[in-house]
Amino acid sequence: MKSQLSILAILAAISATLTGTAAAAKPLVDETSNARPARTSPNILIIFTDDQGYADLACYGNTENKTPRLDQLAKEGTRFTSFYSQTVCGPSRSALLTGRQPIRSKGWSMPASEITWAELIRKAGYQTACIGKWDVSNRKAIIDRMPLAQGFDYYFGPLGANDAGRVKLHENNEPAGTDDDMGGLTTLYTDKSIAWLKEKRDPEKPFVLYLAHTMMHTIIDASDRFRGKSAGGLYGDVVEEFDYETGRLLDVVDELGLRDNTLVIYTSDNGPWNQDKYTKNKKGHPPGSIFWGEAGPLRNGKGSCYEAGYRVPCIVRWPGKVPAGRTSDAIFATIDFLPTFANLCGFEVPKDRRIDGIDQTGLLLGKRETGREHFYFNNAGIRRGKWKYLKPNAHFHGFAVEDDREKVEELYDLEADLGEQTNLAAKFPEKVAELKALMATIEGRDSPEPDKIR
Ligand SMILES: [Ca+2]
Repeated sequence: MKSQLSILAILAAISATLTGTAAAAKPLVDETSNARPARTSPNILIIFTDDQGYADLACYGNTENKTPRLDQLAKEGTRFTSFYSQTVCGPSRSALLTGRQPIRSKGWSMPASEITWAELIRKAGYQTACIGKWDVSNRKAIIDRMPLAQGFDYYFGPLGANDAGRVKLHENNEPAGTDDDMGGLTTLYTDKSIAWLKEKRDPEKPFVLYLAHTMMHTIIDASDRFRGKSAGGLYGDVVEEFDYETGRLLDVVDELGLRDNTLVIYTSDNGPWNQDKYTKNKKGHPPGSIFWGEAGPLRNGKGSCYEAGYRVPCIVRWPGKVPAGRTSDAIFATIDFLPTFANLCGFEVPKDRRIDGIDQTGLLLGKRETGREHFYFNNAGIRRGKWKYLKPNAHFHGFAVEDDREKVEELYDLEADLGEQTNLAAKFPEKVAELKALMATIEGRDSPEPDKIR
């Protein structure tokens, strides 16, 4: 009897302790928000390069550039081989931030009325930071279209590109000087990211850090430590410096004990500027530099609606959650980030507008191996499974225009012909008709009703 009473007393004490602990736990969610608690949600670190080619990294087939840190990241996570951004900078960023095709989210002209995942995730209890190239406010300091108005607690970087070998920096909403040392930018953004993680981050909250590098967008340069050192010319030096700096940032993630609960996503905003017209006409490069990336087996490069414009490297790591050492050819895209973060981090996808992205949590966590059923190429065409259709007047940007391209319908079997060399449109007219009808469902409607074909 005595021992039974003791056990009951112990149980009562444990119960009281547990209740007390639960009551004392600090909720991470804004009490006024309807979002689910973010207590077990992962931190998110997006490392976004500019104009980096599909085959620039050793783990994507490059035989010259040494990229040990990103190769290691691929071993620790999943390497995606059918991952799509968009074909140029601004549209790529509006799509990534909103989950909406550039025909809706408007690219460089992204209006203040667009809803970014940063706005939603902050309401779900996250701390948010954007460091680097913004490029969705028409490269101007328009306050209600800058990062702080679009969901970020902290911003440092240039609002536009570095075409003239110079960037104008902002910190939050204030000008923070100009910088013409292109070889120092990768280190500068990495230092700012590390400082944010160590000094500005609130350890009581999960975080999302969106780090959008200016390199490898020309005018490219590397620091003295890396310039002239790689086998791939100046472009290779920049790739290798980016790899080194990414490793330095990932080491800090480890040092701060954040590795296990941080979803790391590395990818690029579009393909490489590798066209002849570009290399002959673009001014301002350092003398003798080799400044283009590798598209590997893919056709054309940045600005094109052929695969090398849109298809980019993508590595995702979340230890113990995202399968390590896996290669996935499932179709996955930056437009999927918003719905996927919604599931992982506990917020609702906007219901008042059409969201083109889909929730890819199952694919990321290895619970399924299938991804998107289709991917739309902005004002150009569509891929469904192995089939890709391009319309006669498919949109190309600037240097990517292929002057000898006949303005006819194109159909490719990407399984048999990844380099898009054999046009099968005349052979499979029913497939052309099917893909055109699917494309019309995407281009023809902005309203939020579910897409039955998806
Ligand atoms: Ca770009």
